[in-house]
Amino acid sequence: MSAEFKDEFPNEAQAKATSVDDLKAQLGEIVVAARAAVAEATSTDALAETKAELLGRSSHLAALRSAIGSFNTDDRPEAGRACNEATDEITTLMDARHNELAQVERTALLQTERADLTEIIGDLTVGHSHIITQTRRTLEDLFVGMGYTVADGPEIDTEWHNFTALNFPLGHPARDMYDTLYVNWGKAMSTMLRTHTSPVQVRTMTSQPPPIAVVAPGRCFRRDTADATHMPVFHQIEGLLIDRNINLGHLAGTIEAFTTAFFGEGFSSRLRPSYFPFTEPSAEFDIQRPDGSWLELGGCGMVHPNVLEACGIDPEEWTGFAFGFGIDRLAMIRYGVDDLRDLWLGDMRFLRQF
Ligand code: FA5
Repeated sequence: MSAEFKDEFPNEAQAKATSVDDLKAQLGEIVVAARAAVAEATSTDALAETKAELLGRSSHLAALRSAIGSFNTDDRPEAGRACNEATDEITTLMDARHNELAQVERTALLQTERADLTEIIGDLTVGHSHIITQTRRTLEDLFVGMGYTVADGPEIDTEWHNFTALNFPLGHPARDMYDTLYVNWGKAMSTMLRTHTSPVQVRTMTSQPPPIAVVAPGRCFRRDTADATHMPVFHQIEGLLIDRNINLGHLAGTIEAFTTAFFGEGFSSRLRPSYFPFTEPSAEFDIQRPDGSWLELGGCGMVHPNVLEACGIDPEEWTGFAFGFGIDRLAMIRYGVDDLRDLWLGDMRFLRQF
């Protein structure tokens, strides 16, 4: 073999194994040298080069493997096994070192590429609940403090719960007071978006025996045109108290206690006689705005005996009162909002004030 050729393929030149023992001895040296070379590699790139040198096509090991062809047939399997074992050992060393180096490089990369988010975080503003949610929670807290529990009911309800059980028989003219949005489900006009929270009175009375003291806040829907005091979707909070010997004085006292707690002193309010099929007598509750005008906040009254009966409660034994206030209007007065539509526009300059 010429010197030139030897330089070009140095390992090939060393790879003349004369016997299986000689081959094994050379493989042992290769593994020892590989152990040192692998430990010396300080990057995954350097390790890849070392790998090519140790296991590549022009490596000493590859040359030894091709030298097996010159061994006699009986020795070849043992020589092949020895080569495979050396290859496996070197590969295992390589893999372990690669994992170490990759971990170090990844940690270093994370350090150098770390984004400075402090600027962005400094600019984040923390959100808060919408003014209607705040109002609803305040109302719940207030009534829970007075011994009520909070009840819930579906926003889509049956005609029976929304009207019939509340003493509006079919065809009753009072149904026209509510511009109802019906849902295309079952028999025509049998299912609707509830027009008020009063069906929760029915659901409560049909599911638990008296005495009862619940409030039920929630969304209501009517075909009302949006203006400064109306929205087609709005919120009410229903109240229902059923016990023995409840009279109008309890209702008036409850409303008085509630308004003082909610608005503070100094607000003028009035109860005016009104009509609802499900209460008798009935009243409407108004509050005076700073400009002297009156705003209707809700209705109330003594629960009609027909409603108690429809819900399976004996009106001879039990009496009660109910009320239903507009949460959006309560929020308007409490926070001095002139136009209900402002609550729905999602203008952050407006909403941030509350
Ligand atoms: C009722 O809905 C009765 N269920 C209230 C009631 C309950 C009476 C229990 C007796 C016993 P009314 O339709 O008046 O009543 O509505 C009550 C309140 O809901 C109104 O005073 C008002 O504050 C609010 N409200 C009604 N319609 C709208 C609307 N389109 N937008 C905003 N608030 C409304």
